[in-house]
Amino acid sequence: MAIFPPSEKVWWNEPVERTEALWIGICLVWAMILFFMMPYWHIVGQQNLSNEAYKIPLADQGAESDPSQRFVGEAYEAKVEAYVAANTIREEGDTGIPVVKATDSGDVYMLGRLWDWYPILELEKGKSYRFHLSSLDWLHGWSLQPTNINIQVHPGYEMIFNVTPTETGEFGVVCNEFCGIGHHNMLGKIYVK
Ligand SMILES: [Cu+2]
Repeated sequence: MAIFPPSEKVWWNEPVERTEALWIGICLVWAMILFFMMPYWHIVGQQNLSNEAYKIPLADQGAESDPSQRFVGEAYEAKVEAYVAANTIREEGDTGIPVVKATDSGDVYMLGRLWDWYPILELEKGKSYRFHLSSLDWLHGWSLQPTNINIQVHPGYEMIFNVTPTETGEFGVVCNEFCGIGHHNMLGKIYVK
């Protein structure tokens, strides 16, 4: 910490001290390693999957009449509800959460909201799906367990990624972005048959 002003007022013309230059060098190399790890894990590690994000137009968010009352999830919620209404095969739990069987079109829909992932999906092993995700309120994190797949889910954006299940079983979805008092209960489920 400097208590007094530097004796040389034009301090930025002073030569860089050796240890300082060394630390700058170490930081630069480390930053470069981290930078190239991102594409590396995408290609070699098959992580950091490619996803697409589409902004849901403001008109579709119900913002036209009164922007202050805009409900960002409206259009997406309608799409998910239509999908649920057409493809529900059974209901689960005390609250009757719909279990939706993926259609042959390959498009599957899920939404995040305070505090659940809706609906429960049933997929088939070996089939390819275009998975659509959005949030009705705040930022949520879609984390598929026990695989290492994580997607940030933003309100007002529709996230889409391709998925081909390679194993049958029951998979859990947890929220990995802290979203309030019910965050730890924000769970979802996907069956693969
Ligand atoms: Cu959440």
